[in-house]
Amino acid sequence: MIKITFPDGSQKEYDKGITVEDIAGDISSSLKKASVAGFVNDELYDLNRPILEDADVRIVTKKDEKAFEVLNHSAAHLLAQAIKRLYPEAKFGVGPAIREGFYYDIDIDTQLSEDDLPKIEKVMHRISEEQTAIERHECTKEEALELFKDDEYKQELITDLNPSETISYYTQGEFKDLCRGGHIGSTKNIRHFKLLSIAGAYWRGDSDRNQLQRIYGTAWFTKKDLENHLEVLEERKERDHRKLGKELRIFELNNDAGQGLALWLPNGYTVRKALEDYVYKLERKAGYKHVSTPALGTKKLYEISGHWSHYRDNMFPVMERNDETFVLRPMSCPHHMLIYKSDLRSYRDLPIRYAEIVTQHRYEASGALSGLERVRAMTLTDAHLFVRRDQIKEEVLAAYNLIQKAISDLKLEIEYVELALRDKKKGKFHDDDKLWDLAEATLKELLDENDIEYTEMTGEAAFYGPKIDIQVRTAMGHVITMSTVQLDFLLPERFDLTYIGSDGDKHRPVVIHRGLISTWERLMSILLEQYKGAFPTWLAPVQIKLIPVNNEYHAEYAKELNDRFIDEDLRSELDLREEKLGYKIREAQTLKIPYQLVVGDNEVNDNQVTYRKYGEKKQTTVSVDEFIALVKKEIKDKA
Ligand code: TSB
Ligand code: ZN
Repeated sequence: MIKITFPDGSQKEYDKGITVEDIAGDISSSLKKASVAGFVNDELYDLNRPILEDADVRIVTKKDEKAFEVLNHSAAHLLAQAIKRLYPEAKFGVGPAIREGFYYDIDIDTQLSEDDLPKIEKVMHRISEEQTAIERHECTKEEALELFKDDEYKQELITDLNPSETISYYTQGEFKDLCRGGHIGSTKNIRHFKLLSIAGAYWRGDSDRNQLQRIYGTAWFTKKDLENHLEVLEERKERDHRKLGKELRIFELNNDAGQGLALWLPNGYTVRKALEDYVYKLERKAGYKHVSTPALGTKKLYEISGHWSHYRDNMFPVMERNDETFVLRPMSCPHHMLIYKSDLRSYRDLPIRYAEIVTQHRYEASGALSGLERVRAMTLTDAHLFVRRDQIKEEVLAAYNLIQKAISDLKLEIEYVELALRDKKKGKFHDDDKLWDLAEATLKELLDENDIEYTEMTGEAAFYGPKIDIQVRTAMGHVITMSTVQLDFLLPERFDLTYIGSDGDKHRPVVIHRGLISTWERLMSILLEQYKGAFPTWLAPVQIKLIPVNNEYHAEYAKELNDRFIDEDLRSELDLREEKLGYKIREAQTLKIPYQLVVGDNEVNDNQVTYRKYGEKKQTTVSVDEFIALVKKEIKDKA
């Protein structure tokens, strides 16, 4: 007999070799039905794996998060078995459960496309109907190497295993797979699943090794859960900024222009201009001065700043002509240091805040590029603040508050704040420990004093100093850096920046780097997804669309209105194309234009406008002046 202890402390004796499933059944038949696996002394056990000694047992039911993982991991095996039936030459990389499902990396001779997925799913369903038991086996390393001798990937995994580790593999019918477990007992328990997509994935993430085909899928315990999840995925797809950016004619990516080098279309550029005007005003009110500097600089400038020794991997290669050597700037800080240096500065002049909307270039790995979210040419809402030591906290906090205001004006939310610190072991940070300690301690103190919660991230600092990174969650579900405030004692040293103190001596200023609302590229990706493409009126590329019912009778008045709106600084457009009225209305709808004005007899006769707001059914008729006032108020309020 063995003694089983339950989470509530109660105990019971069972025969040696009892399984989690039997224990669940002993407690109640409904628990048996809901059970998926069990934790036996913190090790995940399959339902049918015998327990051989006294143990703490916690039964995992379908409601547990762990159960989803077990199910999805089992679904990955089911996928592999189906692949092996369809493509007997198949070899397999890894096949884990992930956040919302599973994947398996496979190596077969055929290049699969998404059209092949239903065929594979069909075989998976057949195997599920076969109700094959999923069984665990243990073996020695030699035995494992022999069992998987036809699969070079599994061989490599086995070779790398720790000698002290028990090696286990699982079988289901004719299929076997090297695996730690746990699994779901029988293929019959995997019924509600869907294969979603295919992508390329290098073996062990190493671009010098074989590229495998990665098939993604998701599995759920009930049909309803699966359907709900597929709906969420559909909705997410609708929100993907790459899709919306195309439909709304915001930007274009074309490999002939270059990967990660986006082209802004008229609509996108208009939104960007509106944002630019907004940023300029916001910064002027906050005491920033605007400057402009070139995208090209000498290599020497970046040697002085330290970018050349610490940041070169992220830079495009140098350009040489005659005796001159240039680089395409990855950042604007060095230029702003030179502007500071262009004049004599006194303690009374500080803080000096230079802002610039800066186009810069970074050589991001091609695999890391993703729509507008991560690009190689980007325009940053940048600033560098030159401050005295006694002004650091006040200025960092003011910069942080300005960021908060901008984020809230854009109706976005901060997901969390990261404090990015150096990693002493890594060579990519400047090596003056005293300056690092001071900068890191200052930012920590400031966050603590102001009750700003943050997560520390070791090794994520800039080479010149620690950063406060403000993270937002995109509607697609990933978390990215939106804004940043960075404290830098290094560049002032490197550029020998000084000011004359009240004591008449020379002192070093400190630099604060600030990214307000990221780059236009990343911001646009976030906004498109957040707004589902329906920009608020203050940002909409076209705010008003005028559609005459009949060009012959109504165009003249519509044109008058259009001119008037443009004079009032509203972005209005007149649709005089020879198209059907219904077509024009639908198109304005697809383009998510905030105000649609159909101009007919009533409007002409009464000198009025009838508008319909995007997303609303009702039509409202008002005087022209009232309409203008209403739209202007909405723009002013950023509603
Ligand atoms: C804030 N020198 C500082 C500046 O003064 C700087 O460049 N900091 S940064 O490297 O952190 O970049 C600033 C912001 O640019 C990031 O917070 C991020 O929002 C955005 N960004 C960085 N890399 C990319 C990229 N590849 N594509 C789009 N946006 C990016
Ligand atoms: Zn900078």
